[in-house]
Amino acid sequence: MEKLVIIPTYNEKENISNIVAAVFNLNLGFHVLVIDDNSPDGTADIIKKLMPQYAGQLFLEQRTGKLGLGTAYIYGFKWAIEKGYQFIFEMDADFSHNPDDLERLYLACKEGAGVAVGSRYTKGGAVDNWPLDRILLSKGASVYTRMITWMPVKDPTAGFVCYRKEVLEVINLDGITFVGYAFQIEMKFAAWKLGFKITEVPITFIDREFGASKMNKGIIKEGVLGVLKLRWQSLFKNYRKKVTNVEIKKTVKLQPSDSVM
Ligand SMILES: Nc1nc2c(ncn2[C@@H]2O[C@H](COP(=O)(O)OP(=O)(O)OP(=O)(O)O)[C@@H](O)[C@H]2O)c(=O)[nH]1
Ligand SMILES: [Mg+2]
Repeated sequence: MEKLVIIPTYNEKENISNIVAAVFNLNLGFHVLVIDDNSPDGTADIIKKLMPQYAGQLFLEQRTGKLGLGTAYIYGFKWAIEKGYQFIFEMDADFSHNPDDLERLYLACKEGAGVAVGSRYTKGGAVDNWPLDRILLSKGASVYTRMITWMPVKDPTAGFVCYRKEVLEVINLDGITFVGYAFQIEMKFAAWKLGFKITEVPITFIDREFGASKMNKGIIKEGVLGVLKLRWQSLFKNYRKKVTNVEIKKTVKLQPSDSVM
């Protein structure tokens, strides 16, 4: 129980079997958990058909409806912790994240990072095929997040990530309530505030070829307001306390300076 890749899906029938095959063809011991939100296009049925072929390595959790990317990951994180996985990955189904990069994220965590971020905006990272408006939105989100939070992460909205199990155990996952870009930002913000090392691993992000994007105005609004909320909470409330899992709190040293950062 070493490495688990969590793939959230909503209407990914064109991509799901290929992405699952791409992970298993690496032959590097990655297991895959798909969290499907009752996709009307039958994504879950495709997974069910594949499961016998990858018995004990491919898992499916189905939820009742489209509940958002953030809550899908939180569900997956809890599942992974319970099963005892040591390194837990976030990856999209749409091939924007190249499965060949999984091992580099893993190695970054093995070498001491608590969180390894597949980064478009660190040296060596890139974005391929994205229309200008998406590049501007994504870059704008990164600059905005860094200006407001001062978090030293060049690609704070990145969704291609490896977490050490300890990081996900220490974070109070029930306290993470955002669902879109803001979810990705808050996970990194919480890990950073709790003192974990975040390493950015350069990746090339490729725009999806098949299927439809789930990006919408609500996600952007949540991101803009969410970042302000995070900063507010970390300035005037004890943010570390808020995001620390109460069961583990006794072993995490909360410093008196918390409330001013
Ligand atoms: N389970 C679940 N998965 C979701 C939900 N929304 C999006 N996803 C999945 O999350 C991943 C990322 O979604 P995308 O639509 O690619 O969103 P994005 O990468 O931010 O936007 P694009 O770059 O335009 O593709 C994909 O695997 C989606 O199928 C959701 O509400 N529930
Ligand atoms: Mg995508």
